[in-house]
Amino acid sequence: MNKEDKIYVAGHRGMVGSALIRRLNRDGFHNIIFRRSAELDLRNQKAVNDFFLTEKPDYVFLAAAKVGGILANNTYRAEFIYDNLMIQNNIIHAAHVNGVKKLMFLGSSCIYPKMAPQPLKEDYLLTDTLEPTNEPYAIAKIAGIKMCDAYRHQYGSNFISVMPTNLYGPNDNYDLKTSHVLPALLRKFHEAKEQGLSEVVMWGTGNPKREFLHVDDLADACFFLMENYDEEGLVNIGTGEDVAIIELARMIKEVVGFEGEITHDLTKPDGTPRKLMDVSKLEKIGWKYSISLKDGISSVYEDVKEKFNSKSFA
Ligand code: GFB
Repeated sequence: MNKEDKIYVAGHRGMVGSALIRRLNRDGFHNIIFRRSAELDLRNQKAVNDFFLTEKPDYVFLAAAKVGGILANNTYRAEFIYDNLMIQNNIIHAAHVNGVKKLMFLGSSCIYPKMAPQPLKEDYLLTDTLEPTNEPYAIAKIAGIKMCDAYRHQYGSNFISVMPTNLYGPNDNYDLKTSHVLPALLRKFHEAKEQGLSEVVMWGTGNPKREFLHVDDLADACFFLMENYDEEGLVNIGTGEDVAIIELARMIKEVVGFEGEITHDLTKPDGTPRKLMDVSKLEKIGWKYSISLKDGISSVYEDVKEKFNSKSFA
């Protein structure tokens, strides 16, 4: 990418999109374009076509998606498949029609089979059945990977796919019904401490293991791959290290300084037992994460305290 190139970041208000913009700005890329969803409904094919025809971006980061935690995925199953398919179909096709030089499609580690061997290698894709709670989302993301590869194969488009592990960082979602585990627990421990409660209720058994990557590391990896990777197939982005959810809860409890008990709501799903990324492909290309989970949680908690000032997380 050159500094003058026009770069479209789809999903710029989300946690990933906003981190991508921070990363691009840091290296002096200022010709960045974006639209709020109120201005451009990415599910609307005509609107997306008109936008690409008018703006003619050189590069596209496709970070716009309907996302959420385990309960949101399982509840809004229709929206998770419909919105995501429409958004990615419209953008990927318009990028092809309008001669975009390169596009990066962002997926998720839930594209891998529920019981795949660990760590998850890129070639485990489509080798077995998916985790049921997020199957609609995963099917949409798998379609996006295959679409990028199909356009590369048929038209020679330089469209690449990256699969981030579970992410956290600034601009996360703190709504307890739709958020992911890390922001949810940060909020729960913080509010319990502020209100002098004796317990925090976490979902499930706490036994599942997850890998967490700070979104600033993710954005750095995406920037690196945009510059250095031009192949078909996907690339995992993660740390290559995971923790049990109960360990994560204890870490957050300590960072927040909550002194009560942790209890479990076993009516809530555990989801996939483990989703540890094999990051050897990414490391061979030349990138490794730098923000440790402990440091990441501490810095996000500083943000949270300042932003919400113990009043409203909404
Ligand atoms: O982060 P999370 O919602 O997503 O849940 P997934 C991870 C684990 O944390 C599950 C447990 O075992 C949850 O039961 N957990 C414990 C909690 N307490 C809480 C809580 O208060 N809130 C939440 N949300 N979880 C999603 C997928 O899966 O992650 C998506 O559904 C996507 O498709 C995304 O891949 C990254 O890692 O289970």
